[in-house]
Amino acid sequence: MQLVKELLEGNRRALARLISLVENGDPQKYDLLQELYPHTGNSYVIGITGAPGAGKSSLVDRLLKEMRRDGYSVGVIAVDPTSPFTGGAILGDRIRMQDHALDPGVFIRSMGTRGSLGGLSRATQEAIQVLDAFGQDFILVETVGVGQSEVDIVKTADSTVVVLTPAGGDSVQTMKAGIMEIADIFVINKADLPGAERTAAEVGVMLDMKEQYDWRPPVVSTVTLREEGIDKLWRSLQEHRSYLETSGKLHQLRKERVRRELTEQVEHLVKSRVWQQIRSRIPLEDLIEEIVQRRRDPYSAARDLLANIVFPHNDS
Ligand SMILES: Nc1nc2c(ncn2[C@@H]2O[C@H](COP(=O)(O)OP(=O)(O)O)[C@@H](O)[C@H]2O)c(=O)[nH]1
Ligand SMILES: [Mg+2]
Repeated sequence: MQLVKELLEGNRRALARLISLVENGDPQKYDLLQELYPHTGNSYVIGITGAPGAGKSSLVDRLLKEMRRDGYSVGVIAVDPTSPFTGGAILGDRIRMQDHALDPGVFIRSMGTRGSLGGLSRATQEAIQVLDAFGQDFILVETVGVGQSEVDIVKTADSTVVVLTPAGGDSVQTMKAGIMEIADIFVINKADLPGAERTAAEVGVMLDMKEQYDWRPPVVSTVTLREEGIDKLWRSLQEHRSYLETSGKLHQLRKERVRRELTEQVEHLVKSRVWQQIRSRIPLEDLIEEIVQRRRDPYSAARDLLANIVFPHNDS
């Protein structure tokens, strides 16, 4: 496919177009992803999550600079389903990120309100694949810590950074257990504000509750406005990466990811094929009416529908 060819040649417009195609659920998207797949597997994916306003975008912006200084190319995906703006870009993000707009080693993309949360995490995963094939060394995924969605998205990250702040509602006690468990690195951002040390200590106490670690998440304090602590965060990320690589955990993580993907693909195909057949053969409206009238029940009706399905061997 022409777009894929252009992407592999380093064409940024092709990159943007391909991400849009997967994001919008284009019918061709699995063919595209199939073509891209042999070129993927080289990016290192970093998830950055935390409450709205914690400073995730600011951190991404600073971290980007560190990575660029070391000569790495970086892709950024900012996922914010809570953003009211179309396309999900928070105005502030756009402005802040403009510094990097002319840098050919950086590609930034916002994913927004489109689709369900499940759909969003799928689209994010697929956008990561596209950036990976494009050849970005690192991919930073910023997600808002609001629910299951970011936990799902984080499953695609090799390293996960959880961003906390000293002030306000996201004190360590009230953080959702799920979020705490996914952290490979904790950042206490806004360390210029009162209470930062206490927050860091609270995280330490929480970490002490577990006795043994293969990797104990470091707690890094940052002040993005003064670029403090960013070098330490970048170092911690590199350390976590070497830990994953030398322990064989990275391979394990990626195997789990492939297992999930394969499962999802099979389920997706089964579902679409089954419904295709059912719809083409059986007048569902009549059946539904019968069930409403209590002349049938949905349980045996579903079994009967499936009893007549034939799985073709060779189409798609
Ligand atoms: N005092 C202080 N404010 C910060 C710091 N980092 C970010 N902020 C501010 O916090 C607000 C939210 O930052 P943003 O990066 O958009 O947070 P996000 O919603 O997590 O992406 C902005 O007004 C930032 O200027 C910091 O280290 N200290
Ligand atoms: Mg943000």
